[in-house]
Amino acid sequence: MKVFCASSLIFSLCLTVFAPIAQVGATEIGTSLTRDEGSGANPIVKAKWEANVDRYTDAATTAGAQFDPTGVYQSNKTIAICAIVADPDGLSDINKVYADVFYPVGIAVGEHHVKLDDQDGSEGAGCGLLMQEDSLARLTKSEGYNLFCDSVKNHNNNLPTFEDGYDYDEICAADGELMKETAAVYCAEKDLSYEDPSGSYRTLILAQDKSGKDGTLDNYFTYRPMTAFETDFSMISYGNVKLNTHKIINGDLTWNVMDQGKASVRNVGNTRLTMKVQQNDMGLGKTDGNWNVKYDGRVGSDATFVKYDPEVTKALNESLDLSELNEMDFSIDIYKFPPEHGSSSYTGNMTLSAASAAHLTCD
Ligand SMILES: [Ca+2]
Ligand SMILES: [Ca+2]
Ligand SMILES: [Ca+2]
Repeated sequence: MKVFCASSLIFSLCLTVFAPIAQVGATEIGTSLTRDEGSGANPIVKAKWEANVDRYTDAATTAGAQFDPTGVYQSNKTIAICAIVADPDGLSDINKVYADVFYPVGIAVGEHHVKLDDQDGSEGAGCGLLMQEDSLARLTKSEGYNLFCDSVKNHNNNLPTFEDGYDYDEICAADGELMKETAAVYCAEKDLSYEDPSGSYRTLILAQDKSGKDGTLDNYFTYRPMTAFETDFSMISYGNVKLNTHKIINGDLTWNVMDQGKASVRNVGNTRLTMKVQQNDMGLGKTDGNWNVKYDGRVGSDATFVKYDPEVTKALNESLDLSELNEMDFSIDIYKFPPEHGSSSYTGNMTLSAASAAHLTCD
């Protein structure tokens, strides 16, 4: 048996070699390293903010950034993430500036949520996980100064989060670091999916210098809730209906060209939602004060039908998860055709709406 050892300031390694070596199958080999802390001073992230792609507006005057989803199937909301970064060793010591956006804590996105192609940095989605780390690009001196010291400061003053000890006066001073170019503005764009859950998203700026020293600053932006759905049908035809015969019109799980197939609904907002329905009596009227017609409906073939009288709004089982597509089944039961109607055809109106439902929680 021979023992070989090598060592340096950074790592040490010993190999023990048995001769002859006889090995079947895989062998687990441990590896290790120690980070070289380098020298010099840490980068400083003086301020950071999120905004629309113009880099300074957002959806509400509340401090920090608020965004609305598009409410449109597969249409993303693109945001900008910006930061002001300095390094006492000079800006040339800055290696990279990164932005990490994390899903809201405690909210599960459910099985129907599809991660964006550029968000595969985490094993799952939701539940506080990192969406993806993005690199920020440095703006020119005039772009950066005008953006922060005019657009942001004068038109959306409470947007940024500042590191302790920094404010507009320090950053925008005529003899300040942005003017002297020992600090600079860095920005990136990021897509939020239409189906990413409403909630509070932690965003971390990480500035790393050439010695591997870090400066960080974090805050939260708000993805405001929007409850939205769309259907692939604009009418339900009950067809030929017999007296006292419960007739069901089934939906399906296929997204059809409008009115070219069976009824389907999908969630295009960023909350879970419960479908609600109201239907008039289609001219069938009442007898002895009771409706001559009753309806029921459900969302998904596993749900229990919910009965509803004409002109009453009822919530249907079951709720739709983020981006979930499901079928809508409707039925009708007629107790009397009013003789005074004078025709065998009846027409009416149905109104569909939705209420937001609580997000799924994490294990
Ligand atoms: Ca440094
Ligand atoms: Ca705001
Ligand atoms: Ca369909």
